[in-house]
Amino acid sequence: MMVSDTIAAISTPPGEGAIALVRVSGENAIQIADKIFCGKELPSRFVSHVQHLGEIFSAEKQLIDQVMLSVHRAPASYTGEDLVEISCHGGTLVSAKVLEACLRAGARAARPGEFTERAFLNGKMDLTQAEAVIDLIRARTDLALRSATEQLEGRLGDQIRKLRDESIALLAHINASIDFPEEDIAPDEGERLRARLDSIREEIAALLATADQGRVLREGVRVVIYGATNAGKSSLLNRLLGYERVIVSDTHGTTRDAIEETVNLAGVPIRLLDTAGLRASGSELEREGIARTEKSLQLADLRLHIADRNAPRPEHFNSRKRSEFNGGSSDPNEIVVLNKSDLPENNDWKDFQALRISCLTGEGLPNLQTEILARIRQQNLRPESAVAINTRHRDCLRRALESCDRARAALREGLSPEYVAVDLDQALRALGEVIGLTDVEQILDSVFSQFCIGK
Ligand SMILES: Nc1nc2c(ncn2[C@@H]2O[C@H](COP(=O)(O)OP(=O)(O)OP(=O)(O)O)[C@@H](O)[C@H]2O)c(=O)[nH]1
Ligand SMILES: [Mg+2]
Repeated sequence: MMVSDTIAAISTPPGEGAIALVRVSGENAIQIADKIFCGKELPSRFVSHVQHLGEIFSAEKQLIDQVMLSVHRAPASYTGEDLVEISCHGGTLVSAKVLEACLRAGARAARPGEFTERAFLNGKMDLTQAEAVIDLIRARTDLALRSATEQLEGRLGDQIRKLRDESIALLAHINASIDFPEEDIAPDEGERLRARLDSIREEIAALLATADQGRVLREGVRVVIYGATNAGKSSLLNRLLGYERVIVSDTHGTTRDAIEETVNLAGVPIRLLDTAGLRASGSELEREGIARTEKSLQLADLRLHIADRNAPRPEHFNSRKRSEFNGGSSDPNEIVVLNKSDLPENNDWKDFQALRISCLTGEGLPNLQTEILARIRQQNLRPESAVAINTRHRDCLRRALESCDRARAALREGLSPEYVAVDLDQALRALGEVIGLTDVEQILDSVFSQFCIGK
């Protein structure tokens, strides 16, 4: 893929701020800067990476703004090409006019993620590092940030490269036995091949096992609050959030739609979902809400089943096996919560094992938070290691693992080495895709389209 045209974009978010940054990257970036910038010196004479004060003029020679401009010469720039950064005043109109001046002087408006895409295409980073840039921007917890930083430094990429090197060495060995069949692979040699293949396979499997943690780091643990109407679901969401996000009222069926908010619980991002209360009657609108509740329950990592301890036990509690509610021990994905512990308990709940809380007084909430974290840990969802793959990596690694499995079966069945080589070659390709070695344009499009413009 040849990259030659020069791109420009506003790299700071839209809106007013102290400064806005306009970036120009490509062959003509510095020439464009020369055309629009007026200062003590021409940008083409600037020392790389040093900021200079000056003014930006429009194509009509109208003064737009006083700016700081720096030139970053290839290859020592973010994109690996000549890159110009213009810091102007942070008004929406000012930055738009500076960008327009760059476009009129010969640049093209950049697509989302195009600066990082160029960094990848120019070999400044591998694909996992480029993806880490998005993770870094989107990180909402310290742990997610640390994971993204380490991926940006190349930890995942290094692991993949190591796996590829091992596979290449193994493949070379097998190919040698194809080319020189007279030097038959001895049985103990076959045994050693299998061991090497197994070790590659295990490392791939270990990386695959971080997929759930990766999802949690990037998206959060899905926790769904559900139960009868008026049980206090919305009150619980507000309590855990720390502010009145959802309408709470003593009318049954207040919440009609699922409402999602993210909370940070001891460094673990939690996507809390408040749902429409379950009850038999109700309008069509409410039934639609209940149908949505049931759908979100299927996708939940953890369910908080909440009931009003002051009210009789609802029908749906009785229709399920009692053992399911014995402190939830038989269902690790569900915590049963009895709310309104400030009110007297209805006889239906006598000796009933559940966590008792009050959203009114806050009693029992720390216990609930501890229990939520314990269940997350139990399910191995709590991210511990900093390397955590995303869904694209998972897809590639699954294919690599399947190919390894086929190669192993071929070895075991004593098939001719060509078969083993074909499978191993496929594993190698799938591993290469993770770091972007296989230049499939489709992959690049799907990765870089997630970025914002100007990154
Ligand atoms: N005394 C007492 N009242 C509570 C407590 N938690 C919630 N409530 C009250 O119970 C009523 C229902 O609360 P909500 O949070 O709206 O209940 P919900 O489960 O979201 O109800 P729906 O959206 O209708 O399904 C409100 O009047 C709350 O003020 C509590 O711990 N103690
Ligand atoms: Mg509600």
